[in-house]
Amino acid sequence: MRTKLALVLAVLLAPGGSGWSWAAEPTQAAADSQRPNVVLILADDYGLDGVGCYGSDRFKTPNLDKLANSGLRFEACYSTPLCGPTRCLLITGRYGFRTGGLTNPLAVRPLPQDEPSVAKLLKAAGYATGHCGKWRQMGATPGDWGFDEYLTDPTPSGYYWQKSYTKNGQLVELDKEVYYPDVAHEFAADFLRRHRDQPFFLYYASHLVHGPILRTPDSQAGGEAGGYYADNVAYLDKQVGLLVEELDRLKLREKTLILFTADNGTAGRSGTIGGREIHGAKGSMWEGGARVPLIANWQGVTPQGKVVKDLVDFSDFYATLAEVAGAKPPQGVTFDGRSFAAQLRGQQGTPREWIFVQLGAQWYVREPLWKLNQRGELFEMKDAPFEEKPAPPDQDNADAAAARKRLQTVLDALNPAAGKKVPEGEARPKGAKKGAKKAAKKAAKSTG
Ligand SMILES: [Ca+2]
Repeated sequence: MRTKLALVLAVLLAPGGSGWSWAAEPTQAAADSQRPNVVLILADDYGLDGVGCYGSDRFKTPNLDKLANSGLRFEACYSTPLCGPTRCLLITGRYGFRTGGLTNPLAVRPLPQDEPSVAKLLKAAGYATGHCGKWRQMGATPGDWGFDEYLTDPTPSGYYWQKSYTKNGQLVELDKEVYYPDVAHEFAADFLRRHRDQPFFLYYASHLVHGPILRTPDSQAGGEAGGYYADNVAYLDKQVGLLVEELDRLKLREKTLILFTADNGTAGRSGTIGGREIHGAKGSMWEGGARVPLIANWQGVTPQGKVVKDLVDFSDFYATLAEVAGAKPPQGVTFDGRSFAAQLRGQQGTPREWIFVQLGAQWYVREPLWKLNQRGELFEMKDAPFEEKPAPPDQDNADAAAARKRLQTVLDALNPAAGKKVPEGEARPKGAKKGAKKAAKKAAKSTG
């Protein structure tokens, strides 16, 4: 009886649901020659509707498309709806109710001495670790979280034409404005060149395409301000292309896992897919808040042009990078992720049965066809990301009733309400209020 209970609990509490434990997985990449470098590119405020290979009607992204066409494109990856909580989840591999990284203001509070860090994990496994771009929605410095070298800036908002930045903790001041994404890119390229002969982990956190939406170095003189958004998307795509070119030049493509994703969905309305708008946007608990692109490319390892429908959430990066690097996460810490390393190799793996998304006191758990939130509202997700329909009453639909039961069991096991909370009197998560449109409007103005 006790054994059976233990088994049931293990199933319920395992990341994504089916009793999987990453520690039991063979670490295929443990041998040094098989351990890839990792380049993790994180775009800002960039949902599926901005990416050509996800069907964007408006935007062309030839470099991202090429990466997807020669690698994997995940269709169902979930971050959180805002910058801070996403970055915290990405680095720690633990849901916000465990770390306290629940909203933008709160994401600075989890301390590096209290939480695990994927950078520290890889560093301990012999990787050189570097960060460039946006950091400020995590507390402390990238160095405190395990990055050997880093280039960052003093704001959680967009940081573009500027005269200063922080390099390895030192303020660098310039006489004239530079385009900070270019400075960050050059720092990244230099990091790759200097560490070409050892395993490295580069976390390339682009400010693009977060507001303010300004001209890029490629914008046409006299162009209209309204056109700059497309220019920002184009610049992000171009920088991804340049980074891949640099890896090509260094002959590192077969030794390097490139991951491209984004911290939350598009801010406000910008694009469509097949003429349809994604439901919700940055800051909302609808699909457009947290459903983001994820492209993986590891030449000679990832299948070419495969589309993966498996659910992924941002806690999975820690588990995945641990597995490909053959690194051992600290014991006695609850991690929420499930490795998708097998999928990167073209294998079936053990896909998640659900993903979990939280922003402040709101959360949902989602399966391919159903989604249940903290208020007990069940949605039918057949037409997601365009529509999320309130499910029929349980008594009218056996599938809905069964889904509610399954998802409620997951929420009961996770029990986010018993975890860390937004303290009384703290600002509500920006843009996380009622309707998706209202939320999107607010969020487009907010930082993160
Ligand atoms: Ca963001």
